Amino acid sequence: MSAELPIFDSKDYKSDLKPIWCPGCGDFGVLQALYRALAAVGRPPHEIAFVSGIGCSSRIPGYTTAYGFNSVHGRALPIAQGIKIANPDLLVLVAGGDGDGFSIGGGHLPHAIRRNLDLTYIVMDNQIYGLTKGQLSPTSHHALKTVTSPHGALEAPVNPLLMVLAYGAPFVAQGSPADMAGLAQLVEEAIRYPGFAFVNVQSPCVTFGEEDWQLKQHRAAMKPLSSLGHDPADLLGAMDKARAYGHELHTGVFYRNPSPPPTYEALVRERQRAMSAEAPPPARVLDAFLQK
Ligand SMILES: Cc1ncc(C[n+]2csc(CCOP(=O)(O)OP(=O)(O)O)c2C)c(N)n1
Ligand code: SF4
Repeated sequence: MSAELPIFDSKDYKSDLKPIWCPGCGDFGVLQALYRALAAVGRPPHEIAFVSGIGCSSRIPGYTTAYGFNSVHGRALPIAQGIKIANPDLLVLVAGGDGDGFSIGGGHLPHAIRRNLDLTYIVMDNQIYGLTKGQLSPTSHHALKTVTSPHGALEAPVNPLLMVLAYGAPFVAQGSPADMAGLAQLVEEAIRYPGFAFVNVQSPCVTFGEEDWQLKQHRAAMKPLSSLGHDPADLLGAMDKARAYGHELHTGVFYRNPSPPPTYEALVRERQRAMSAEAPPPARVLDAFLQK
């Protein structure tokens, strides 16, 4: 007798909580794309842990049926890493805004990437602090006028795509909810990639974001990397395309390391196995620290 495997639908990942984002916020589209991607991957909700920081975008775990942790501003990645090391069988998703991920949480990004845990990190990059009402963010463009830069930003924005590629992220993609099917496919690919997968989503803030950088403009500006003949296995080509961040809207997979490096959680388990043979019994663990 063959066991029936459950098949999941987008609605199985939708919680009863109603999103309180402003009507038209790009994050609605990201959520829909995520439901589709999760349904395509087919892991049951109780096998998924979804961690975020603080921000409008960081509300997203609450709108899913996965285990969720809307944590502390900028600290989603360390918490997600702890969860994944403790329980490597969980599918661990991480999400937040550009402020959360590249400003206050920016110090965690290189370390999460160099450890290469099997996490999917989705940043809803709206180039502004939405939740706190429109301050300058690390991806705000030069000269942008906001409540904290009334005469225009003096500094250049960070380039998240180039940054994560430089740190060695094995999977890097960018999408927009202006192409929902394309975004769902990118998120699905990111989840399926066995290592740290980063998806930068251009997700417009209708309330505090720039009027001329909304979904309508995305639709007109999107340049799928596949149509440019880009080979996702080509790291230098990916970096070259990523340099256009802020000027061109390249969408698709920038980089997919064809030889996925070992994940940190696998290395930890291997080390544990290797050392357990020579480990002292629990009662004698502290002996090594006693003065002779
Ligand atoms: C330690 C700490 N510092 C500052 C804040 C205030 N704060 C909350 S959300 C946020 C930024 C939100 O912007 P972003 O992360 O880009 O997310 P968005 O709201 O745009 O989705 C800030 C500064 C906080 N909650 N905690
Ligand atoms: S303030 Fe901006 S980012 Fe926040 S919910 Fe409204 S549109 Fe979305």
